[in-house]
Amino acid sequence: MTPTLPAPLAPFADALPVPQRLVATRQNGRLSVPIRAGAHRFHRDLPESAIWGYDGTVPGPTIETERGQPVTVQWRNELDGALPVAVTTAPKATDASGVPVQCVPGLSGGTPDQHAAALAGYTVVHLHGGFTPAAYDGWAENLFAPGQDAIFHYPMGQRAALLWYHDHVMGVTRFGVYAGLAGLWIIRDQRERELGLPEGPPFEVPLLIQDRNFGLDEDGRLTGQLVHKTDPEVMEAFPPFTVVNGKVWPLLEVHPATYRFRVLNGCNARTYRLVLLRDGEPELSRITQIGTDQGLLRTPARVPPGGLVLASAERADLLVDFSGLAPGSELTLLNTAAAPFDGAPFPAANARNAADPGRMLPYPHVMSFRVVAGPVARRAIPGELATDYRPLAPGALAGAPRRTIALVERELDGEPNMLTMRELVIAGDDHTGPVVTVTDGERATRYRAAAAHFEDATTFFPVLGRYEVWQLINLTGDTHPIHVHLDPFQVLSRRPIRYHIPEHGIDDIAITAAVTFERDPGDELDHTIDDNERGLKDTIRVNPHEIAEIAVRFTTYAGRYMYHCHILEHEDRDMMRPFVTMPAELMPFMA
Ligand SMILES: [Cu+2]
Repeated sequence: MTPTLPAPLAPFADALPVPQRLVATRQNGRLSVPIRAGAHRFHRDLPESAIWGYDGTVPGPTIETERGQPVTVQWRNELDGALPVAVTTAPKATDASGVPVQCVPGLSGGTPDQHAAALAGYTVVHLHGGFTPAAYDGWAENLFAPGQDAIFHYPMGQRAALLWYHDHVMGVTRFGVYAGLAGLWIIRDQRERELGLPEGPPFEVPLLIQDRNFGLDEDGRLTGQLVHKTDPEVMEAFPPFTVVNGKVWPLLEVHPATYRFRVLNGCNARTYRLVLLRDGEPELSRITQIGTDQGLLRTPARVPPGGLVLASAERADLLVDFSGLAPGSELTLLNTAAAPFDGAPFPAANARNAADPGRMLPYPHVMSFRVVAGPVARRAIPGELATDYRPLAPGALAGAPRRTIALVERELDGEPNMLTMRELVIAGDDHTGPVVTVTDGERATRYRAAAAHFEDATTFFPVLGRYEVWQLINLTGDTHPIHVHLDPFQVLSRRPIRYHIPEHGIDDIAITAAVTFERDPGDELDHTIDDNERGLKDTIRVNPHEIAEIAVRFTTYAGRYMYHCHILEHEDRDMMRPFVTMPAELMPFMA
């Protein structure tokens, strides 16, 4: 364990900001959102930072909409000037005292990346979790330049949920989002109102969690400059300072009441495992999870005993009970997840000792809550929440097409590793090239890789209205949050695997691997599906030594979409692939 680092900023000094609300029904469903350079103060004791933001703010406004009431957004690209982020790869992974350079501010000897400095504001907006026609989904190559607009129509024919909108530019999403291009989008519906859930301030509070790093001046003082720093051993950015709604380690004053927190992990790469502490002890029983990525669960779920895990882009709808707490009580929300995250557990009871720069978690603080005097308002939590979906019976999936995707990391000399999703197809008897063999008991299946990079030919053509089973095989050492655009999915299974990849087994597209459905001796993960994952999801964590299966059915919109890892450094290089949803009647005409 690396010794703890003194925090260069005071925790819990700033009040939690709540982003401006843009309620679509008050504007006849027509919104106009400028995308602008701006200035933002991330902490009381930091100078202002140059940012890019929707409406010039970090985060962008929270757009609130109603199910079934379409919204048109005129996204106006008014960015000017260069990307307001210093991008660098430090020459060494650790500093002179052995601390990972990603845990400290400044460039750590790195030089600013000139290509990133030349980025001048091409953008495209994706509504994550949106049930959106392809033309408005924010295809990563359909960019609009400064001075240009994009007018996107969002039908909102989907259940209530917390979505988010963010930049999705091919190859550089990690920089646009890091510069500030992200905001929340809430859909409301009748079912949530029947349940009497808090709606709007003060008892419904969005929490957009991100991590950021800043520059240093010649005297070693923090500047406000945003710094995206990687190192020769870690290609993802894991900045040390957690930012909630745009403030480093903020404080929220709460009444002794039940609050509804709409939580999004909006980080580039960091996974959080959130633990609520009072007087150093976990109080997870105060938290009830009622919703996940795509809205309400069927029944309320307890937070897993180790804490609430949220990888990049995952959401949680939480009711937190502060009633019964005396004014002056303080609770802190801490993160216990190491980075890069590989699913390894960490006991909640040890959360106060979670700081460990060696695990790239120098400061576990997320935010704190202070109870102030006010009316006591404890809400009963309904036992039945969603009624509009049920777990899929195995029979519903008999005969469903199966798609197999291997998550693969390829090491390259002198440049960052390349991560890809290798789309596997059954190898014919005449195939003599490299294969991935998957052995499940007596049955062995031979696959060949048909595609790996975004620009390789499309191989997935799901037919509208039909369930499909997608198998995600993780052949890397890290957990990947895999996001599928368009329709939601259900998690069917997680199963442990062993695998072997021979030396030089990973080529540009082809891969040689032997995968067996059995537990690896060194594997300590339980590979379970948590109760809070038994809802409608759009992002699933696939852990090391694991095959995860999801069932997805594309229903309404035909066209070209994407699925990808939501670790933005992975998505940009090159963990993203297209798929094309097709009406059944066109399939006979496909070559
Ligand atoms: Cu990934």
